[in-house]
Amino acid sequence: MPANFSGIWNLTTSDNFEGYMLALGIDFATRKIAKMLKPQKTIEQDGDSFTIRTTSTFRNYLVQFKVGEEFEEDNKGLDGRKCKSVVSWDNDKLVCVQTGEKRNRGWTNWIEGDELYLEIRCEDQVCNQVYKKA
Ligand code: ECB
Repeated sequence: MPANFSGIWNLTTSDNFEGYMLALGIDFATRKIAKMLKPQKTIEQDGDSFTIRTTSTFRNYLVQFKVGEEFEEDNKGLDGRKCKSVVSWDNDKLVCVQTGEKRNRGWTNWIEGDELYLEIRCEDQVCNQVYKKA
């Protein structure tokens, strides 16, 4: 049985979010606000179908996909670039490749105990975040 990511998850730690935002070309003022945020993730999983909401006091982001099916991703409210994204299972890890203008862009989500891990990548930058189940 595959992992179940469903639930509400609150950010506890974030490492090198600044480097990740710099790689995406996010401006100074936006970075200053964004790095203070403690986003919450609300994940709805039905088999291989996912809705992931990342919400904060500043901006929200929604993505919906089915594992293995490529989709057009519009990173609205983030860096604003569009990419072609596809999510796959790597054992119990959910791995997204975001093909577009930025090289080596993507993310990996996985669960350990009551924690949700997120690695987000862009070019040579990696940001690691941990969320705790609400
Ligand atoms: C939506 C809350 C964060 C808002 C930050 C606002 C401005 C910063 C602009 C760009 C930074 C790029 C990404 C922000 C980080 C989090 C958003 C989604 C991270 C992600 O890839 O989550 C995946 C996997 O769980 C689902 O979208």
